[in-house]
Amino acid sequence: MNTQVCDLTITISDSAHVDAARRQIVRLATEMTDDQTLLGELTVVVQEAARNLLNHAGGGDLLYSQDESSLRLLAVDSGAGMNNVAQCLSDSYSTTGTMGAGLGAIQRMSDGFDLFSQPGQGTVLLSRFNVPRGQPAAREDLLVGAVCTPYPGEEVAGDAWAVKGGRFMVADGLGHGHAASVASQKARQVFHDHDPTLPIEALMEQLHRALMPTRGGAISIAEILPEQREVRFCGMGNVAGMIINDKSRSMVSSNGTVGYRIGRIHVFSYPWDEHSVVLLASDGIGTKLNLAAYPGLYGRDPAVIAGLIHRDYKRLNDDATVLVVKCNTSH
Ligand SMILES: [Mn+2]
Repeated sequence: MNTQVCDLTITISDSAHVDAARRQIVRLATEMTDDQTLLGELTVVVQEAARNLLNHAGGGDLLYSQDESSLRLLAVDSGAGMNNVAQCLSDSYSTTGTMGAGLGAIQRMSDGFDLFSQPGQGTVLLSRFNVPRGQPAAREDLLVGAVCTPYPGEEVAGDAWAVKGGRFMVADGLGHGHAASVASQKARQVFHDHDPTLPIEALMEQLHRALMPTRGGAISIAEILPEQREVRFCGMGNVAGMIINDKSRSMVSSNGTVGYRIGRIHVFSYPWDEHSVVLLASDGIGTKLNLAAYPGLYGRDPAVIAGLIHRDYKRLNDDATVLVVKCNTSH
């Protein structure tokens, strides 16, 4: 997976939002591909997902992101949820009599599809299209999912996230809005361009120098080393790192503001195995995660896990970012 080039959130609470969302998302997608079949199917998927939010959940959010290798749509709601996912996926089934067929169509048209639903709690649905369509996505050893939303009312997020090989970063520019976004986007660019043979403590030092002309921010970097069965973590300021296997533990960050003032850079190492889930979250996500309340969640696609944590733990007064990494156990 590559660094995101866009993260878009559209709230669907009225039928007018369905058409607007479809137009907005398909217009963005044309920047990535001119495959008319793909764009046609994306149109259907956005429309069906948005209508499902409206008809079955009383509204919800579409979260869309894209890069040069895939287009990803999450539909997130806190509605009635599904008692029987398999039944809801069959085309003949509909609880409203109109668009229940949508779910089966979404699954059939998507290159990647997953969902997590709990009765009374709502649903998180993922639809992914590979670009280009013809070939399957590269087989990654590590799967990544992320959600990043701006401070409510702001046009741009002051947070950013990035992936390079087995390295992952979440940056939270101080405050919110444009100036925060300048800092976090600078961090994203430096991370994207960095030499991966550089130790992550040296990368943090590089980020510190690069962010000096900006207002700075909090940054956490995690590096997963599957052969050594460890994750290395370097955090400066308030971007939480967690590793979850039998139990969940917080990874240790240092105090400081990258680009302004930092102390000694520390890297901490934690045991990792193929069942571990690594999570990075900006302080727009609450820290008291109770993930035991979601049985079966860790078996889902990391984008679904990220969407669910974001839905239930985002604070309404900050940019909110959560990035989730897990092992690809499908090969
Ligand atoms: Mn923040």
